[in-house]
Amino acid sequence: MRKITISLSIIVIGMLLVPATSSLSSGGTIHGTAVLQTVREQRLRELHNNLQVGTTSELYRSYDEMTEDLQRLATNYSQIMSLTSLGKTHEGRDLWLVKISDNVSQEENEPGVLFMGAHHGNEKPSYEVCLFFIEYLLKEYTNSSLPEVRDAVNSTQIYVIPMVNPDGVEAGTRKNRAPNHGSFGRKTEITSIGVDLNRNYGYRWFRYFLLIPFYGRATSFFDRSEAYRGTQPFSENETQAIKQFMQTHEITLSLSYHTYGGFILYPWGYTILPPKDRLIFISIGENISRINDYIWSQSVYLYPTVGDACDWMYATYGVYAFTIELGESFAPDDPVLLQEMCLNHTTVNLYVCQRAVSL
Ligand code: 0X9
Ligand code: ZN
Repeated sequence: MRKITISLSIIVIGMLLVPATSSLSSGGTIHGTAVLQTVREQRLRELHNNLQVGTTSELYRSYDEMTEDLQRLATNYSQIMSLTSLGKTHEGRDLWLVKISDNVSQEENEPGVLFMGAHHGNEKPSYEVCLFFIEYLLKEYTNSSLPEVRDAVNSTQIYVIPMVNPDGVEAGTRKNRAPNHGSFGRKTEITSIGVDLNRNYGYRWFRYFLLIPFYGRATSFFDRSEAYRGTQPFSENETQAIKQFMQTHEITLSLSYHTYGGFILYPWGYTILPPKDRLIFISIGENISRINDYIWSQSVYLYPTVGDACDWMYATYGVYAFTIELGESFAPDDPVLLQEMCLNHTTVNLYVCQRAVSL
């Protein structure tokens, strides 16, 4: 399959639709200036040498390896980390939710920040970035306490759902592994496997607005398609679990990690109309871009989608919800590239925690 034919002209049009935001963008100064940045990167590198990305000779952890790692960390750092299951996948895997905060067992009056990985099972760096961040926070908070880490843990409630689609990860597929019974679920026999979870959320699930509907990736009612939306909004265990999570937790800002392309995307995906909070989205996007050098844009300009996680979270709960498209391939086999992604996005994650406090 595909990707990424983002046309320059589309980006340029997108930028033109958005007024300059110099006053706002300086509002979120990245709280590690040059010196801090260097110290942090050095620390990250040292830490990384001990941690290793991936725990076996293979670069990416399996679901079972991830589960073991998370359980060990939850035991060793129980003061600031909790591990719970949000439910089970079709194949019976737990959907793990990690919370990291001081007073972790209490709901505090602190902004919630959510990080998600692997809506798509073939996009493995997206969960490694989340797992690296978890381990980094725990070790740094306990051993040295950089100001950014201390502030993030003490002043926000950090939630991480590293693997939204573990069945897909294990099978190496974009979609989950639930069987389909025809596109509308009316056939008795199994016709294909899997729903694109990032088309299954309940906002504008099948309604485009002001966009060119010929894009094959926007969504699909055809069950064999890689962008199959499912039989109805939230038809899948995984999206149900996230819906329940969102109903019971207050989230201010979220990053949904995917691969690939080097993009920072904000709602809307379903229309070219800009979101009401576009200046805030752009200001955050610009600051993230200073760290990872990715291009920020309203997500529709990459290509339109309906039923994605970020449109739904923003529409329903007002979450500043970003998609980050990591890197230049779905799953690089170069450990150095993966390491850089993990390091840079640890800095990105710390920045968004800091920003969530002032939103
Ligand atoms: O298509 C998706 O779900 C995301 N891209 S991926 O290559 N990882 O599959 C993009 C979702 C962001 N929304 C829009 N581009 N509209
Ligand atoms: Zn994806």
